[in-house]
Amino acid sequence: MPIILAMGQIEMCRANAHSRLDIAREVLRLRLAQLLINETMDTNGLKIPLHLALGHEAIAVAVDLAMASGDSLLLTHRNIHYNLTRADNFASEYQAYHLRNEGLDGGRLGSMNLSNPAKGLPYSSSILANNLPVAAGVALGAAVLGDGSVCFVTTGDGALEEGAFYESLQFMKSRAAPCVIVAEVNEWSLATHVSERRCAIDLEAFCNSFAVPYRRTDGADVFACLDAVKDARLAASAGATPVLLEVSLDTLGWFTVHDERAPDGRTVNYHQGPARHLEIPDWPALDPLDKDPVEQLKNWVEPATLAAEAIRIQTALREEMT
Ligand SMILES: Cc1ncc(C[n+]2csc(CCOP(=O)(O)OP(=O)(O)O)c2C)c(N)n1
Repeated sequence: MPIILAMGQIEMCRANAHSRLDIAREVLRLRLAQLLINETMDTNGLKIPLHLALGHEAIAVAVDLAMASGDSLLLTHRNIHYNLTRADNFASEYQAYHLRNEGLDGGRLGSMNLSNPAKGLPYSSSILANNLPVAAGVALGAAVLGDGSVCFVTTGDGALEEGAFYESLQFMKSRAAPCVIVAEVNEWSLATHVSERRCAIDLEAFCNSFAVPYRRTDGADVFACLDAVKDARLAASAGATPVLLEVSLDTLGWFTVHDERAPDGRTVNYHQGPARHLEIPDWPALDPLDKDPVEQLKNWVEPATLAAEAIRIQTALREEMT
């Protein structure tokens, strides 16, 4: 007897069809691609500001795998990880950041607004929280058409402080609009840590007040992320509702300075531009290791296999840069 699946269910099998090693390879590829771009920024410079997402690779891989055909993903200024994983190849992204004709969209978009509609990325915004109301419109479209698609939108813990977050969530809930809001909580907004700038926000309690489903996951573990994103997509689709997924992660590559304000040293979040002093070792993990999606792969795949893959991927990426 044939098994009849809804369109979304067929596509959801895509995530299951990938082996652990395939998924680990993609996390490694995103890390190495960013380290190579960082190397370029450090040596030649780029004409545009670029926000690396070192430490954010796992959630990007998970969202990519959980998206069904027809789903869309709307991004913030820090979008390199999603753009890299959705693109056909590294070369088109790399050329785009160098504003070359061969790059994505002819190298005209820079980095903060880099989108790729053919790959389900219709919109990225340099304006903080601006992608949320746009996502509300896209999700409303899905609700009106009833096509089974879900809108994904990313945001940060700085952007959550904008009124647009509150308004968009309220609008989506009121209109039964299916949307997964992926909040990448790194605790920084530019160079200001959350403890310096505002009271704590209990996102779960906040969501409860709207009857919006809330999920949380560890952004360093790609397989935890994948389970959480698949679950959030199902909840959004089946419940015709926005779902908030809080992803705790560290933006890696930060450094410490010692000055009068902090003789014992304080952490500086470099926010954009090159991360300092990051050479590309054969094994591309960064400190702190318990927060590193690359290092965490060793919990799932044999370390020697991962080490060999990392070397192979770095060589292949370097070839794409030439
Ligand atoms: C409307 C608006 N206000 C301020 C800024 C400047 N700005 C750019 S990124 C940023 C902080 C973003 O923090 P968060 O949302 O946590 O993302 P992260 O950079 O940490 O990934 C700010 C204030 C902006 N781009 N747009």
